[in-house]
Amino acid sequence: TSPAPSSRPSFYVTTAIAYPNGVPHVGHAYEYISSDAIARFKRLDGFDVFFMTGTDEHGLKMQQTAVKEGVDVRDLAARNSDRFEALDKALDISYDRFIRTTDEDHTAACQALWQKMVEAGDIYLDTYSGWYSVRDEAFYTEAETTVEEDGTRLATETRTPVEWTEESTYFFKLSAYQDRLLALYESDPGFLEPATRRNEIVSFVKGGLKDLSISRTTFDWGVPVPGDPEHVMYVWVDALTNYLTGVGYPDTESASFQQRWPADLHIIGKDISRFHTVFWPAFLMSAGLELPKRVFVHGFLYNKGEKMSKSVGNVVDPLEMVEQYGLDALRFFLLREISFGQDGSYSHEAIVTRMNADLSNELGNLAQRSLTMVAKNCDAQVPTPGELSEDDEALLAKADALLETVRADFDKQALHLALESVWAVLGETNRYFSQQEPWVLRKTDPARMATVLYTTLEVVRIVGILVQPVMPGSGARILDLLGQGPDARDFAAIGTRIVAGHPLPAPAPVFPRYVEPET
Ligand code: ME8
Repeated sequence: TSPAPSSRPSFYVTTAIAYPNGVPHVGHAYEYISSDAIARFKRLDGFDVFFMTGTDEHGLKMQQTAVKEGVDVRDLAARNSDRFEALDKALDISYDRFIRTTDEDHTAACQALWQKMVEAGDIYLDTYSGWYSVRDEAFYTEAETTVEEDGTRLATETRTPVEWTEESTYFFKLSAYQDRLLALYESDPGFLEPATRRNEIVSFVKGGLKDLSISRTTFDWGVPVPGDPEHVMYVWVDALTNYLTGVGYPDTESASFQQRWPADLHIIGKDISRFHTVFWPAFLMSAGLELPKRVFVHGFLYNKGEKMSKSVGNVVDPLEMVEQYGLDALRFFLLREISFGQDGSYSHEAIVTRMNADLSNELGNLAQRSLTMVAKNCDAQVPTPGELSEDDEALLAKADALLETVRADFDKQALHLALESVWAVLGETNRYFSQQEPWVLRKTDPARMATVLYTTLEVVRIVGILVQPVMPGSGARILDLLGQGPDARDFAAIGTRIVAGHPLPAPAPVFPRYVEPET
């Protein structure tokens, strides 16, 4: 189905599609939450957003896991894909399509892309012999592997076992794209950020590119190669193509494709940047398609600094974290605590500190104290301000300026900086509230009290609007408490003022403190 053409600017953002060979972990949740905050931000900022996520169901890793578990690979894929989709729902991920690479339209897209690469003269049949890591679904040269003391050979970078592979395979002429790729990184640095990741990729490509084996004959769990069904496509050709399938490829004349391709932003983790910023643009160049505008690479999440692993026993189910801390606290913590683009760590102590200091004290208390005073002293209506003092004006100016700062940060995917700026204004507002002492003014100068409360509510309103992408539920609750209707919640509403005399519902706390459960 094609979307109705929209006058609003389009924004197409994707996450990586996960392997459903197991259940999702916090690293996946982190990627979905950050991408969701970006998608929600753009919607509130007036964009026609298409946000896609999903599962990457083919390949040897899936096949081998199914054999090990004694289940049909289709059942394994379906069962775990459902777990990913359920996680998205539990995290309030506002995706527009959850794509599965076993979806019917995806086969056609893969085969059309393949055909285009054939027509470009970039695919040829030959024999591959080399090292393959099933866990990475990646080929390595001998130089990229090391032999352990016990004789097992590992991919040096990822420390996953590799196996010798020899088979008839189709190759993609990746070597022919070296110069064009280097020119891309050079002329458009925004294509790949952060810069540290770009530097790694530039030196990898400068080191020389070998042609890439892009089909397999030793198993059949994949998309058949057009005209040679003995071969299935290498899972990464299939996987990357999902970004095209989602917007209607191969129907490049469709309204959807016309409006949404090229993608504006691919959000991915640091272990798959080579696939997205070397292979993917080369495939697209070969097929004569436009390149995604930007790939942003986030870091890895560690449990107290340690890699999550089943053997260490520190793999945390993200659903349990939602249960324990609440969804918005988890979303806020991950986006505020970790510099987006760098590795980060989580721990119970760090989460509780953010919940109590940032959410409960800085935002929750401010809203609760000001709204309670208004309920008691201002007839439960937005108070009518008198003339604004210099302090009032200065504070409101800072709140008004937030949108521009936060937008610039979001456009660079500096989500942590956006939140830092909002909390800096909350810090100022708390200081303002203490200095103005509205509870004293209540007796000495009620008109001035009304002005102080009005100013405070106005900052809380602006903050409530701006935190919605990160904390959709809590942002909405704050705006409910301020009597703001559905049409007063997007970023355009920041340019207005809260209306004096507007009736307010009874105040209620939005961010209760985290209290350790009794043991
Ligand atoms: O790589 N912290 O799937 P995947 C943060 N199917 N992010 C993490 C992480 C961690 N500890 N562990 C994994 C695949 N990720 C392919 C993608 S896209 C066309 C195909 C991220 O399930 C990882 O970097 O192994 C990737 O972006 C996503 O989770 C899915 O990983």
